[in-house]
Amino acid sequence: MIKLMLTTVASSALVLTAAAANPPEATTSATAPTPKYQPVEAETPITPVAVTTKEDAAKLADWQFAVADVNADGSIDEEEFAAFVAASAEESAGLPGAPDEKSEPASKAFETIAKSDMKITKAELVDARSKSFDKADADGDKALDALEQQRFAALIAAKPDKTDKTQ
Ligand SMILES: [Ca+2]
Ligand SMILES: [Ca+2]
Repeated sequence: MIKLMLTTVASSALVLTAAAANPPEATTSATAPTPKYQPVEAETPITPVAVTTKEDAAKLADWQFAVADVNADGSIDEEEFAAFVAASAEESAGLPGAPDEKSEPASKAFETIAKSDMKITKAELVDARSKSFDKADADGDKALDALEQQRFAALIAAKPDKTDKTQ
């Protein structure tokens, strides 16, 4: 093990020396396929402010559930929800749909969605987003216009609990 480490250090030094002495040569095998590095990242399928239909709202709930259920046990507990709210607040800071002072604290939003068992199932989250959609859809045409989209985002935004400090 130690020997291997020493070898690694030695060869790094050699590489550095070699690089300094000889500028990198032009690759002769230009046709050789170079492996492309593709970072695997969970793509955000939809953001709260982009929701215009109930299908969008369900898609959003699906995605939020997958992200929030960190231990993948099929429900979001209070701790997971608080972490999700904190991460979302951080990510959306300064963007449309970011939680503000008027947003519901995470603990309250959690209780509302989780109901008595204090666990949020995917169905409960989809249902909650669907209800917020209905509330936001002021003219009831089953679609959200720009203003209603803002309203939807504001309705579902929750702020981290610890931010409100009372002295
Ligand atoms: Ca969980
Ligand atoms: Ca509408």
